[in-house]
Amino acid sequence: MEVGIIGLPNVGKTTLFNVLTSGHAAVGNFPFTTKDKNVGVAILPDKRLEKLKEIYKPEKVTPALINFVDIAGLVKGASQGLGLGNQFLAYIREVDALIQVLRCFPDDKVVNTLNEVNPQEEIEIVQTELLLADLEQVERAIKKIEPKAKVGNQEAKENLSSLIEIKKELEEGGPLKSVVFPEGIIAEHFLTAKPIIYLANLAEKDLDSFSSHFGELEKYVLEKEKSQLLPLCVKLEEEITELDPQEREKFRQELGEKSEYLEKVIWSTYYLLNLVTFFTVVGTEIRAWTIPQGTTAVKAAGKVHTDMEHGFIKAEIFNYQDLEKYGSEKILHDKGLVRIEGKEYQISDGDIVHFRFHI
Ligand SMILES: Nc1nc2c(ncn2[C@@H]2O[C@H](COP(=O)(O)OP(=O)(O)OP(=O)(O)O)[C@@H](O)[C@H]2O)c(=O)[nH]1
Ligand SMILES: [Mg+2]
Repeated sequence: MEVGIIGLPNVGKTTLFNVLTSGHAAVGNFPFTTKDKNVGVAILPDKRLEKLKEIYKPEKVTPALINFVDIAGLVKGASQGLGLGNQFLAYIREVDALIQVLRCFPDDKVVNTLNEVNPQEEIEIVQTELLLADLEQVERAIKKIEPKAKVGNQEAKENLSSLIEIKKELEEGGPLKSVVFPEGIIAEHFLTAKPIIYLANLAEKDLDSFSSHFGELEKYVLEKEKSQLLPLCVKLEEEITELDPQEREKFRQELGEKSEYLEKVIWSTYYLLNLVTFFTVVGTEIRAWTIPQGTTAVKAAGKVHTDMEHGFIKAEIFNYQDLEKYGSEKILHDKGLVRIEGKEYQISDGDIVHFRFHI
């Protein structure tokens, strides 16, 4: 599962990527600093791990990770190959969800390809390019399938009528968020079908007055894109990462609520990907794992180790909420809150799982 960071050139995508992943990818005040993509992982900041640490006193705590991909900037005409056009679109096709960074900060030293702060226009440009790319995709698929449908192949006929529906939806302005894709058509191929959230990259001084400044934009994102707008000052976050740990903590305390904006961004992408977290306590290590919602116990075991999946016998499971409430595994056993589940059990968020397997 990967989240792609997208947007116009010079809006702060790579700076955000570096902050999220503690990376050192090149950042520049000119457009198209990023040409190839940057790939990295961010730690999912999970307060539950702190509590588990208190209870189990492990030697090692391993948090869950989220994969981020920083993609080259996009300009008007990308779907026709302008800028770094097609490469950009190919990378987007590979990711599972998107976060579009919007330039809401004015700064004369950083080239603005729009010549003004206009985040709504940025959204429209990206959506248009994604839509045009999808249209091209659907037209190609229709051409490919038409001959088969004409000679009466039933499956081809059904897929063709779905493709025509999709095309109509796109011509009406899309995006394809609410389309139910039939089995024969792979939703991932369509760019406007990908879940997306927006990040307003603000000047530091606007962090406090975010809603009064960008209320209109928030409304637009909610109503037109059925999405969410998150505030962040990427530059400030970058500065915070450069402080030593003690200073950082002090600074975060001074920032108050605003110090949690970055965590909110990470958690929002996590929800966008429809993930849940389970924990394992093995020996002296506590570890958090992320899996797609609805994953079965046997598949979750496979995430930990392929041997566990192949030799799966059963899983002993209790939930974090119960452990937090009662404070020890022993009490959970006494109260009958530790369950034995089979292969097909669907893991819930916060499950603490002990897999039993043979080798
Ligand atoms: N003032 C200000 N400058 C920022 C902010 N975020 C990023 N920048 C600056 O904007 C310039 C571009 O940042 P990048 O992170 O390289 O932007 P990008 O979107 O990855 O750019 P491309 O890869 O060229 O598309 C750099 O000079 C950053 O230091 C911000 O929040 N405020
Ligand atoms: Mg970049």
